Amino acid sequence: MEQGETRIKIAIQKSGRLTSDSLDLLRACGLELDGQKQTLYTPCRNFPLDLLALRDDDIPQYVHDGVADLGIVGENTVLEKGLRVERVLDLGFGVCRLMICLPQHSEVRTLRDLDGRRLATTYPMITSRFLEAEGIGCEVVRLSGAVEIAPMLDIADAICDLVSTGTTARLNGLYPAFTVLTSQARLIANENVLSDPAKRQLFDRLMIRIQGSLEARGRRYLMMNAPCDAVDELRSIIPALKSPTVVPLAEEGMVAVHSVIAEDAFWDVMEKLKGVGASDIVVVPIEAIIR
Ligand code: PRT
Ligand code: ZN
Repeated sequence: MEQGETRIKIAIQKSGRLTSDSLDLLRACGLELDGQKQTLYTPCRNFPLDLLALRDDDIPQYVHDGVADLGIVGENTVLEKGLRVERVLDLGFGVCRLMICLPQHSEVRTLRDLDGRRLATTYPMITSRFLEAEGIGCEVVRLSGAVEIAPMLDIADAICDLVSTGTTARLNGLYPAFTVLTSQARLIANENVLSDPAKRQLFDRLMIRIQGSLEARGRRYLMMNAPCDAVDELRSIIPALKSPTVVPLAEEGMVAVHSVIAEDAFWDVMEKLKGVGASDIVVVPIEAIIR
């Protein structure tokens, strides 16, 4: 590390649901990070960046205060803390919903029925704002964990908690009824980072990598050989093949066709491609797509 060199600090969750996806994303951007040790502070070996590993709840504050320049954290956490940070980019993992869940035999049928009742949550800010916007006068009981047992303990008539599969709710005799927020992991930034020229330059370099890596996610590179006169049919089979790369082959009347395709679309169209004469079909992973 050179003395006086500008470096960018990024905070990620130390140990939890967002940790491995956050590290995977940064590594997919070519950053060499030794995440094994789970230390608080890890300098990156091949980019002027340092990793801070924190409790997810602390990340918005660290980014707001500028202790970290960037952070990867659930949108639910950002909104609950209510601190001013730049919301840079949705990252497509850590997807969940903050939902009002009701006991199986609850009399509550509509949101309006919650009026005058008690609702337990670890997300009092988001929940109160939502209820207020809906014009529902509910008593919000703030808990720090294990909200799903609140109805059983008669602390609340309903809860508001994160749901992904719904299993936790069901196991506790509850069902997810109303969505308050749909959330996913998000890249956030300290507001000053974007106006500091040296940091901004690092931020822009990192963003090209992150966006390139996100663009590549779920896509594959498709190559095949086909008769020249099958190219139009190939195009109609794969909509993304509007402007494929078509290269003549040594064998007369044959071309190689290359294109990017959605990973889940490939297996659906593979037989059709063969049906119009495509052969030697190869599908390979893509590291990044830089636009
Ligand atoms: O220790 P630290 O404070 O860092 O971690 P934490 O325990 O507070 O958070 P963690 O690791 O559980 O979650 C981190 C982030 O992951 C959350 O802030 C969300 O943005 C995101 N996320 C995605 C989830 C879930 N899915 C999720 N299902 N966070 C929590 N849950 C919990 C939920 O609270 C409930 O207890 O999982 C249970 C419900 O899951 P299902 O699948 O049974 O519905
Ligand atoms: Zn937490």
